Amino acid sequence: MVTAGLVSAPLLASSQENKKNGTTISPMATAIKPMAICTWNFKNATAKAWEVLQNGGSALDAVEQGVMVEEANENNQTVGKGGRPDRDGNVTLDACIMDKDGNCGAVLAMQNIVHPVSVARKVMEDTPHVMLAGKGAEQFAYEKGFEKVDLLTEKSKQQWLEWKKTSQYKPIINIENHDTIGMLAIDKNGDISGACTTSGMAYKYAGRVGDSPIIGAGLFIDNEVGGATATGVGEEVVRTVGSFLIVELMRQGKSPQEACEEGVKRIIAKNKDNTDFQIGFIAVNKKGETGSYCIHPGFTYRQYSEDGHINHPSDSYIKRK
Ligand code: SD4
Repeated sequence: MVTAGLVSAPLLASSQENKKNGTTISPMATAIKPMAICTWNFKNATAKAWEVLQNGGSALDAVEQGVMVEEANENNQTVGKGGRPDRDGNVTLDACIMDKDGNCGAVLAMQNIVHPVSVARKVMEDTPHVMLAGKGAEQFAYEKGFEKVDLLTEKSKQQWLEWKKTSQYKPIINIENHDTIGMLAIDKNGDISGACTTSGMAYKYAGRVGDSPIIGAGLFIDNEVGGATATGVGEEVVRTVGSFLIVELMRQGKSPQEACEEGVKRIIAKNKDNTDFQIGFIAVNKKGETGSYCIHPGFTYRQYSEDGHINHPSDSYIKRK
C-alpha cells in the first residue's frame, strides 16, 4: 500500500544494519509488501493465505492455513489426503513450519492425519522439541485432538497396485512426483514465516523422509533476511541444506533470484553426471523481492500480493529445447 510516493507509518520497517565489505550501510525504512508465495501453481492455497493476511492475520497463520488447502485436496497426490503411498501402500506425510522468531516444528513419516502442518505447529508451540516422527507424531496428534483418517484414496491405491506390477522407482520430472507445497508469507508487520508439506516421493522405501520437514533443507526462515523453500528430489536438497544456503546467500547480499540460482548450481555441482531429476527453489527477502530457479523447465510459483495473483514461470538451469 504505497501510494504516489507516500508510505504510511505503520507500513515502514527499519531494516537491519548491514555490513558489506566492512562498510556499514545505515538502516533504511523499507515499505512492507504483505504477500504469500508458494511452489507450483496452487492458487487456492495462496488465495487462502492472502485472505488471512488481508484480515490482519500473521504470516504464520497465513502459511499454515494456505498449505492446509492442498493437504485437504485429494486431487493433489503429493500432499496430505490422496497423497501417493510408500512402496508398502502406506501414505506417510512430512511437514514443517517456521516462524519469525526462528521457532520451528516438524513431523516426519506420520500416518492417518490430514493436516501434518498443524501438528508441526503444535510440536513447535506445545512441546520442547522440534521434530516428532512416525507413531510418536501420530500419537501426539491424537492427544491434541486430531482425527484419524485413512489417507489412501481409491485413485492412489489403484495407481500403487499398478506400480507394484513392475515396482520400478523412477521419479518423473515435473509430473507426478512433484507437487509438494512450500509457502512463504510476509504479513503487515513485515514478519516472515514459512511452511512446507508433502507425502514425499511416491513409492519410497517405508520410513523414507526427504527434505520437506527438515528445517534448513526444505524450508528456512530468518526474519532479518528472508525465507526459502524447496520442491523436488529431497535427497539432493538435503545434501546441500538448500533453503538455509539460499537464506545465507541473501544475507550476504544476493537477491532472491541470484540466491536460488546458486542453490540449484550447488546441487548440479554434486550431480555432474546425472541431472535427470527436478529441484525447484523459491525465496523472498525482507524487501518483498522474490525469486525462483529450477533444474528443468516447467516449475512455476504462485504469488498473491497487492500486485495481483500471479503464476510466475521459473527460469531453469537446463533450457527448454
Ligand atoms: C521429498 N521434496 O519428499 C519432496 C518431494 C517433492 O513434490 O517435492 N514432491 O523429497
